[in-house]
Amino acid sequence: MGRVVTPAGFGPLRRKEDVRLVRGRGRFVDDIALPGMLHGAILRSPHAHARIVSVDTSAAESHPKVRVVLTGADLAARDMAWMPTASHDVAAVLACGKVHFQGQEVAFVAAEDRYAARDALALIEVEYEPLPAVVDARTALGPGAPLVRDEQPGRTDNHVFDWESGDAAATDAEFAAAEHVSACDLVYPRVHPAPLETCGIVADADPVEGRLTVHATTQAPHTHRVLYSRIAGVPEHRIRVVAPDIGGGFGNKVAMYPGYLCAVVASTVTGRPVKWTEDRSENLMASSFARDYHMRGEIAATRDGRILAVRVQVLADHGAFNATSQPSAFPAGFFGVFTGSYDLRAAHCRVTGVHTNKAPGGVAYACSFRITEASYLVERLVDVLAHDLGLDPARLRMANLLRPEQFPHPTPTGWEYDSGDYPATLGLALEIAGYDELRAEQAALRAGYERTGRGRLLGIGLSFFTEAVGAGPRRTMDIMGLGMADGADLRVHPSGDAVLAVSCMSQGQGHETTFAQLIGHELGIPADRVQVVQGDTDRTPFGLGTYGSRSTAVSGAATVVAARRVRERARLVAGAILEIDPADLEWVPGRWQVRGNPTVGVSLTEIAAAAYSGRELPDDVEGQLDASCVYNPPNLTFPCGAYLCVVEVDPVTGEVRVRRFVAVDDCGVRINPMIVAGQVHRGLADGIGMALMELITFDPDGNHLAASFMDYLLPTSMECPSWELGETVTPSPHHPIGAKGVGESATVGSPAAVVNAVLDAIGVRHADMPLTPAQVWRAVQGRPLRPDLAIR
Ligand code: MCN
Ligand code: CUN
Repeated sequence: MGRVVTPAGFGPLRRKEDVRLVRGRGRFVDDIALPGMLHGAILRSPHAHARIVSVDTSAAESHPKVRVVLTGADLAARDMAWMPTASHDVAAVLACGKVHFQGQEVAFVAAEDRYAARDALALIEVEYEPLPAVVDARTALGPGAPLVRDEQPGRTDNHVFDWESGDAAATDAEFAAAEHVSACDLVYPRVHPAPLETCGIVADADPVEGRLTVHATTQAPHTHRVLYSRIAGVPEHRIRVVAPDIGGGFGNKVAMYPGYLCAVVASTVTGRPVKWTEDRSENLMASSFARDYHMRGEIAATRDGRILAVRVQVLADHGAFNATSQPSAFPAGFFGVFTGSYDLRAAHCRVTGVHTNKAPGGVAYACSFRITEASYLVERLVDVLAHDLGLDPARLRMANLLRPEQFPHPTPTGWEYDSGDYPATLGLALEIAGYDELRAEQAALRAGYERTGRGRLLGIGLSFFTEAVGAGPRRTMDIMGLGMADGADLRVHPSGDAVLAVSCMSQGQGHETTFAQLIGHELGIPADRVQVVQGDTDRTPFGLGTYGSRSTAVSGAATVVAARRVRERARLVAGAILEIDPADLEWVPGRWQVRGNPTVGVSLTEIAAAAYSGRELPDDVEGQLDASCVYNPPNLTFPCGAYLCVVEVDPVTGEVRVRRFVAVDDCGVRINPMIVAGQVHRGLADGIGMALMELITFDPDGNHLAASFMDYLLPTSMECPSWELGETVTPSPHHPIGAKGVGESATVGSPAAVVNAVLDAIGVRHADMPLTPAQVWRAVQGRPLRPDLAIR
């Protein structure tokens, strides 16, 4: 660690893409209008669970502007009624025989305009026979629970998977011998990523060329192309997937949705392009949810607070289809990092997945594959332990954090943390916050409250997280059999300008800037002379895309390796130009020069011109200046952070105000500190949202109670304080520039800090999120509600 130095080419460069985005010149899927384009709309189920007795589309079909109506039976006739999911399950494209959740897709209409398509939905007659629904994961495996997936032969219950991690016997032994055990039941409620732009597609099946072109809101264009290919039985070279500008993804745009496939089929049937754009309610009701984890955590420790072991049981509500998008071998995602940032002797978790009559829960919403749940669990448990033992939560953490000399650190659940200086990171957060003064102020406010029965209470909440980002390696991590490695193609033109093509896809993370800065760092080409191409399967190399904060860790590494290959190629050309042995040349940014004689050298621009010229080149140099790399990461990268939230709580009304938020992040070497800060700001707001207001909930019949932004509350700048950021830097030892991912760090780390702060203020051991005023008020009264019982 030590002083933070910004390497050449890196730094707070303004985002190149903002030149168009902030002027309203972005090009999003809904901006695309093709000649003859039809508009799609989806008829959705009003019931959470019902048998479909009949579907009559005749009136809709005779609407003058309707060009096609698709039902489950139509898709079944094409063998396209079901689509594969990443987790070896299938999900219905359009319901066949029955509906499994409210909002499920039942029919698709394509018409001359959007209004006609919507009108025609009302003309479709569907007769349903309602069935009892199972909504609560805790009853899903019980006797008499309605069977969600009875279309699967031989199925007798709602069980999805059992998965465990760690050493059960060693963990039980630690618990049996421990001086103290604290336990806590927690729910991480269902939440939604709610990007500004909803999901959409323009599908264009060209019957003459035999090609399908799809413009879609996807974080993973190549993965989607493979999926279209497999589902439709068309080879990849006949499919082009383009992701234009995307207005936020946050995981919501990883999955394949029925609307996409219906638009493709409708375009194939009509021979015309078909656009389908979700509205907000559709997005909130039927697209990928996150969390919905019911957890029982136990923590074993000595009486003076040395943490020994953690034991966890999870009930994971996956909704009607197991449509998660994490690597195939990880049914509970990367939940195995629930050991957090602590030096434990043993740990064990058991996760059971169940089906319910709710929309398929992905792992989406800045989750890094369930690390959000894992981090929240352990950081809540540590505070519960502090509460039970009467210890200060900051000192308890400091005493148990992994120490720098313990890295690389093999965790009890089989991960290898690459690097980190956890005590320094926590120490910096406490220092920025002025921890001891805050505790003194808290005591004074509490004394005042106890004297008068009025006034606000102060709460100080901490969380220390370790993230795991940058999936693969490909040997252990795949999605639908596709290994998690990504490509980068780099070409330096005769002018010395460069084009970089990558498989990752920015949804607002600023890749056009940071990936150009990587080239600047490696080759000395200024970022404004590097064009970054992304989001087009015809123009970019294969790779699994942007999620799990893997772009910098994987595609960024591929970019750096490709740039270094170009640099080595340039060295040979420079040797030829200078008529000197390439081994005698040394690189300074932008130039190869003679070692010991810096006045003799050639710039990369001159080298590029020579590489394309008529000049004779050495035998082993073919000419031109380009290189590619497919990067298979040797391990994940493990960023970390120490967060401290200060809240003021009115115990009479339950109102919470976030007064301060200190966030110290270590994401290794930072390419663009300003973009990193933006990523952290966003994730901190996520944490305030999840901790205090966001909740997707259902009534006992499975009716969705949060299908608009009136009910699904998102934080605005009004709820957010002015963030106070700090940084530590421990480079990743295996990443070519020592960078680690950061895109989801703050979402992972912040919810626990906010919850810990609110509970610290009111002196309550545990209450579940979201800590709405009603929930806080009830917690003060000693009877908090579970979030799965609608609390508003
Ligand atoms: N970065 C950097 N230095 C580092 C690490 C990252 O400068 N040491 C920069 C990167 O180069 C990139 C940005 O920070 O420009 C985020 O990088 P990274 O951590 O690699 O994450 P990804 O680019 O893979 O983005 C994915 C991540 C995920 S999974 C979600 S969910 C999320 C998030 O990013 N969705 C977002 N941040 C988002 N930000 C916006 N604006 N919109 C979303 O949809
Ligand atoms: Cu899981 S949300 Mo992000 O990985 O796209």
